[in-house]
Amino acid sequence: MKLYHCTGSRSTRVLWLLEELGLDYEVEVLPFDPKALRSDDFLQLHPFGKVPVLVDDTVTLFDSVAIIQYLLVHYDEANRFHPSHESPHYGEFLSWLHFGESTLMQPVSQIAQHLFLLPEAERSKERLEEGKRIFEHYAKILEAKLTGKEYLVGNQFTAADIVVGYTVNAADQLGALPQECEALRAYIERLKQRPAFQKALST
Ligand SMILES: N[C@@H](CCC(=O)N[C@@H](CS)C(=O)NCC(=O)O)C(=O)O
Repeated sequence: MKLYHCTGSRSTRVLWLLEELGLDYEVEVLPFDPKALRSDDFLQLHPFGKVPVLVDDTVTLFDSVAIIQYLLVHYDEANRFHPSHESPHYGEFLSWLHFGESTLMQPVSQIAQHLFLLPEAERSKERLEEGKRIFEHYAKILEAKLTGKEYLVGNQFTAADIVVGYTVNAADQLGALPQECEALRAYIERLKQRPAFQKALST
């Protein structure tokens, strides 16, 4: 299978899971540049010209959480990185898995857009501060959730930690993680001890 990846982007989540699963894969690192992501060839794989994209034999998928769910269904039969469908934790797992992108990533993207991604003339200090405020609100709730707990779901590392952990780490790199969130900082440090995350961050 082949992953299309930009260093540091959301495709880091997929790379992290591929490494945790110990799968054989090829990775194509693309520049984070509209010329590469909007090329005719790449738009055949992702109609919106974004990463990640995963091609597994005849199946082509985009969107990091969709790809993660696909990999878990097809390649995590032993339930090493997700609770089984019958487990009382399964619903909670799905909620955190999706929350990490659909809700938590929104203010982090807003911060990145208004810090450096948008052309200078389109950046807004108000929108930057709004993103920071929203992220801080979510971070404090996560801080309470992770106080006295190593991982989000059932005290076992799961793919929900990959999605949420990537997002919290991205916020920290942007200087948006509140200093007082000690449990959240310890959580990221714990995740960074994992060789699979180290590999994904450095690819
Ligand atoms: N919800 C999607 C978001 C994909 C996305 O926005 N990817 C960014 C990288 S983090 C991208 O490719 N941006 C390039 C662009 O929009 O030009 C996912 O989780 O995969």
